[in-house]
Amino acid sequence: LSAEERPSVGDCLIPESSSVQSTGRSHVESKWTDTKSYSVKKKLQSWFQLPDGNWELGTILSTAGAEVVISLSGEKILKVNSDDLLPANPDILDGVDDLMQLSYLNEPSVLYNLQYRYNRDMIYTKAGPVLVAINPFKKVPLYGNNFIEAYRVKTTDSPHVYAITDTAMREMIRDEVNQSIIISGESGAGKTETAKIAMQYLAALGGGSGIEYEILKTNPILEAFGNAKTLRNDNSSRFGKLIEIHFSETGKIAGANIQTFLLEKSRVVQCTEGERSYHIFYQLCRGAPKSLREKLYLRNWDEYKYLSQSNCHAISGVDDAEQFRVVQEALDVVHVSKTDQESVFAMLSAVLWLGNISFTVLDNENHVEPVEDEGLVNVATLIGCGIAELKLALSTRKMKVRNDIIVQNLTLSQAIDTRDALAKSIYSCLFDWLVEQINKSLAVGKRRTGRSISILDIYGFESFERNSFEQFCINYANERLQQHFNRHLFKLEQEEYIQDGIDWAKVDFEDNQDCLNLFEKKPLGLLSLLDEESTFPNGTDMTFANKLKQHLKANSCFRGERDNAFSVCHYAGEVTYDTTGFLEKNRDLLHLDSIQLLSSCTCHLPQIFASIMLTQSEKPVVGPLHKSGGVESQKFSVATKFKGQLFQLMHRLENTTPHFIRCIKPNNLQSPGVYDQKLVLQQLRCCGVLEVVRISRSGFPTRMSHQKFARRYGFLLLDHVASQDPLSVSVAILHQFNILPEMYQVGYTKLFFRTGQIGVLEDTRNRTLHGILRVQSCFRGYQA
Ligand code: AD9
Ligand code: MG
Repeated sequence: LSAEERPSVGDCLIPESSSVQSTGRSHVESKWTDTKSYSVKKKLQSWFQLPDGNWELGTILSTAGAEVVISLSGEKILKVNSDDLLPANPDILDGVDDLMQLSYLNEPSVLYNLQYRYNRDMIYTKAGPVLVAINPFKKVPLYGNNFIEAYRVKTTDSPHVYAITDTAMREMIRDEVNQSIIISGESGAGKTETAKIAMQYLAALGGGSGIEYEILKTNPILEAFGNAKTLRNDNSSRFGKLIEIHFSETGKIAGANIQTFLLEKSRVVQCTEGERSYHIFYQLCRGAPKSLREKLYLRNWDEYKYLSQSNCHAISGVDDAEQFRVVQEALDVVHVSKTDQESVFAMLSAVLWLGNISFTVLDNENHVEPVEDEGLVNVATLIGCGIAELKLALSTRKMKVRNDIIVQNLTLSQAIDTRDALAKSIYSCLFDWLVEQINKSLAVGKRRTGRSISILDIYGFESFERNSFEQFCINYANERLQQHFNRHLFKLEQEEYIQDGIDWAKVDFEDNQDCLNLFEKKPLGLLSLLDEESTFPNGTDMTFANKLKQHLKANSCFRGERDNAFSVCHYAGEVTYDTTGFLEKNRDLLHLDSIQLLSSCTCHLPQIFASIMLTQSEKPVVGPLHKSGGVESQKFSVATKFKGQLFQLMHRLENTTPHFIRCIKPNNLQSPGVYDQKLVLQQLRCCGVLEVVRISRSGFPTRMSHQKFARRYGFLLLDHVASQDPLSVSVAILHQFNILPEMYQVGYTKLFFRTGQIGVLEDTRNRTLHGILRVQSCFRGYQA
């Protein structure tokens, strides 16, 4: 806390009683006493942190040196150290719609302001250029045609997704520059809903050709196939998404393109107690008409191992059967033919039946063979292959030894892994195939269009008790996005300073380049070392962890941990990763036997999948992953592929004007009306809202025109000022109040202040006004 941010308490009165027990710096030992023994002469509000970490607003009663006596709610009085207090904003700033308007930008003030608004269903607040959206977990009356119209014609300017989207639209047309709306936040914070709200606005403004209807219909499809119920969110997206909406020169939607990132495949074969697999499975089981059920050998969800293992099959308030019809209708709209739709459902059924395939042990080396039951037969029929070939693909592996191919029998666990790998690849290929079909349908014709607006709905920063490969990739992506964010804000600030003739050298910003280097440096970065270890036949998660500790120990963003763990200092905090499973997940191998099986199928979808897999595996990006061992699919590592996608994404975003939306989850219960301060604070830190505040703080966040400043504070001047022009009056005020030269800068049109400076002036202004009012009322009393 810098000196200027501490409350100016020097002029408060000393208490009449000294019965308060001192607490020193420790909150825990705080003793509360009765308020009545104090005479409150002057009120100054301050934030005090309670032992539970929450902040409470208190009134300063007195100070003596560093010791402050403060009164909190419930008639509690406490003696604390002034270092434990943070200044609060004057009441007039309660619930301001831009956090930048706060005189004090400290954490409790930001938290309080957001809560104040949230309690009044004002879920949107600006933090300078960023829109903060707090999930209401209920219907709020903020959407629909009337609101869209109000934002379009600008009869309202309160913060809203519509307002951000409208700005993007206008800037696209005015500047002829592509725009992007970047939405982040943790699971359940409202990213996907926010993206849909933005899409609605674009569809309303840029609609007309009918293509907007198709674009909106991609949502139920992608949610059915890519979303699932998790412990955090009943409709959690398990993939990242960028949708690029193209506009004609006249501002009408001409087409769109969707790119997806890193679908969580493991969910298809395994999910935690209380979670579900992808929605589409339950929708299919519950919603398919009788004829389709018979054709695809469909059963109830509870007869499938993949669906019944997590003891969760329904979502309150959701009708899966009805959703199935919605998805089918949406598939019609994006021109997926009925035949193709049936193939898609057949593949889903095949995946479900794969999970039911079991194995019998053949010998005492634990070698196995699939049981030839209904499951095996159904899979073979659905994907269009022979039962014998399927059995072979699930229980043997071809190995190349010198120049001979030998056939090795699989053990039970190897066979189960092979079966699950096949199910996962069929599903993820199905997902990719669907996205491709959607893109064909939304494609912008041959004629190049004007400009585009991209909406990015990507997983936010994650930090759990146990963090694995998924968090590693997600947090790496967020680190990249954060850099994009910082640089953009830096640029914006810079532009405003330069425009007003401010000395730019006095503003510095921090960058997260060091952390990105830790990930990306070659050959000694996290990603390179992971890939290297993944290619070693004898590499294990443990050898990988040791290698990291050996090579990266000097890096300031890295810390080796016990066993096979390591920590990374991310911009949003330190995260400890457990390397267990890293190599396996990074390799993500599908055996060539499985690919060959798919390519020999008579049904057309598996064939398409196999060709996708083969072409993917042949692309010479960084060289093949597997050089030795068995005859395996030579794909590129998951991390390398993800990094490539991310670079491509950043490249695309860099050529756009970004607009940032940070979604916040106010509680972990998915309930309306509950605002958990600590949870919100942790997210504000993670999603960089406090970072914006911090960046701004390192500059001169408070700006006021010369005129406004002179008007507002001019009456406080004690001495006569020769010239009455606003600039001279302003400078005289600054001198009178001893505002230090490093705390402000005078621009051509505005005065720029460091954080907190205006607060001091405001306090004096309020006190003076109060004094004037009191004198007036005394005078009136006297007259009466
Ligand atoms: V995840 O990272 O994909 O798990 P998201 O996408 O951030 O997550 P989502 O948009 O799915 O969260 O929102 C979660 C739930 O919050 C929704 O299903 C709604 O029930 C609720 N929500 C979110 N935003 C709004 C809103 N603006 N109005 C009403 C909302 N409800
Ligand atoms: Mg989502």
